[in-house]
Amino acid sequence: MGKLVLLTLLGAGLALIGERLVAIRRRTNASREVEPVEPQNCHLVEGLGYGSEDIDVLPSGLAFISSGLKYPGMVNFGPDEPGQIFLMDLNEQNPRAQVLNISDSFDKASFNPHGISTFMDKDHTVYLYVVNHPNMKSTVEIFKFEERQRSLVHLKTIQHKLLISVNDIVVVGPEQFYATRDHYFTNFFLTLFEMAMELHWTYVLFYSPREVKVVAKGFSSANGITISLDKKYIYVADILDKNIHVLKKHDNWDLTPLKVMQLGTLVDNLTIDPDTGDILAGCHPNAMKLLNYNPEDPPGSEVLRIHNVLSEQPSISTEYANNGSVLQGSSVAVVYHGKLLIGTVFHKALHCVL
Ligand SMILES: [Ca+2]
Ligand SMILES: [Ca+2]
Repeated sequence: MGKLVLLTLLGAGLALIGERLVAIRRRTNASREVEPVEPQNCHLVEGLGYGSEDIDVLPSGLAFISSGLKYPGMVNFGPDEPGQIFLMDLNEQNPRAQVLNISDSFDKASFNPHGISTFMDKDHTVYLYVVNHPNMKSTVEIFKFEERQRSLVHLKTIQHKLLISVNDIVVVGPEQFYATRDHYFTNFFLTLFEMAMELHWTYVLFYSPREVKVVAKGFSSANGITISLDKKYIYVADILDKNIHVLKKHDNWDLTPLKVMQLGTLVDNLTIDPDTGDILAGCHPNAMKLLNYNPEDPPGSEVLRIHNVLSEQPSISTEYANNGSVLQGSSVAVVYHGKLLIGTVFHKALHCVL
């Protein structure tokens, strides 16, 4: 009898594991191949070979790029290279990426930049907020941008018990921002369990020096976050659920869910086209290839544009798609007056004239 119970339990356990493995393959689009969509006039950006996970563009066309992310389970081509912030002027014909100097008081050796967001003060001073993972922890670093010197002056490190596994931020006021948490567990193997069991335990946080609170929850893995042009709505990508959530922002910074757009691809960072308000989404067409990196069969890239986001029927078009032969692991895309710049988690960056 005891043996029978044991065998039954073993069989049930194996069946569950098998079922979960199938579910992981489905969730990561493990059998998907991309159809190419490649604009004519594109070239790889020189000097950006260790990733360009997130990009944020100022109204003037200056683009900040976070580079050198080290993230558990993700390949890295420059394991000994500390993270850096690059600048590109998208007004130039062939914009170059220029590394920004960082003030000496900041610990550059452990700099591990992830999501970024710019903020311009009333006096036009530009601040760059950077999600940082020094020693795999999560902090938010505030830098002041010195345009003439092409440098960043470190002002402050923000830490908080709710700022865990932070992926991206969007700054909405001086020292006020929304941040996404991409995993509930911090242990790598438990994060795999979290993914396999399809737990929806991650959230969006509002941070200010006076108040820190969870303002939206129930995400499988909240990733990219940005704000609409009119500043009334917050857009959040849930990478494992392959969708974008539209949330209404209230005066007390609370968020209420408005709708969810399913995209069928693993959505990473989000940006806004300053001319149209469309969302540009950097996506992973096949995340299994990203997690299980093979240079012979690399992960591809995909950039989607969501038109008329707030209308009843938003439409979706593909701005760029490649099977990894040119660009691997796209995580973000920005547009600036007819230019498209695509960044990746660990690979190169691509600049296109549309
Ligand atoms: Ca961002
Ligand atoms: Ca991200």
